[in-house]
Amino acid sequence: MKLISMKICPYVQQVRALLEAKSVRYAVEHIDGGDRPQWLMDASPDGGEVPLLITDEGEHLFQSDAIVEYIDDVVGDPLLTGSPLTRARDKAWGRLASDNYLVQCSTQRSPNEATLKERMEDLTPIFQATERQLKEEGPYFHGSELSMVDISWLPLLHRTALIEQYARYDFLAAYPKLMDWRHALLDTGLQNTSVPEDFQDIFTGFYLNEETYLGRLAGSRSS
Ligand SMILES: N[C@@H](CCC(=O)N[C@@H](CS)C(=O)NCC(=O)O)C(=O)O
Repeated sequence: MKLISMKICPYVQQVRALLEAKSVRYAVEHIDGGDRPQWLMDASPDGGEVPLLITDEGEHLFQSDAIVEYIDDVVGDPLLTGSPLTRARDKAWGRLASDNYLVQCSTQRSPNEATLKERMEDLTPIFQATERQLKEEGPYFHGSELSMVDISWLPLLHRTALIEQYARYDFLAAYPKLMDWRHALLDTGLQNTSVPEDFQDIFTGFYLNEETYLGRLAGSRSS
């Protein structure tokens, strides 16, 4: 399989986290978002968005949620398991994260504290709902077994950990169960294997620079 990617795209990371969790061999091709090749524009009807999966048979598949379901179906033991209702609910809990990846991105890019707080208000209801849903004993969404919900939340939780590490600002400060869940997911190492080697440099350059509130916080913490 081959995954067409952009280096700090959370949707790509969701797909790569699943591929890594299932120990699938795959290739990655990073494209320049400002100069998308015409073949990608043709293959991914949403304006050449990534990720795009090219299967071993040469078929194209777009939309990360569809891609992860496909991979889960065709490779190894499924992570989306249980009754139709359980699987549907798991997709819904996963979508709660992926539907909010870009909300998190724009929150991280906030130019000042007031804008950050305003944008955080869009994330607060999903954090509150997930905090209520998580099991006390953890460590993962369903308890001891890693599931597709964990994979979908990994990019979002990974990014909160990086922001906390550099800016000492924790999006999850009010949510102890989400913090424990993040800790358990980071213990898997999937956050590192699902991104390119220069991920942290590009991520911090884009989100934690002089133009962002979090970037200035990070600067003041390191000086
Ligand atoms: N709903 C899509 C969203 C994918 C998406 O937004 N990808 C971004 C990169 S993270 C993209 O390619 N955006 C188009 C652009 O930057 O012009 C999915 O789940 O795959």
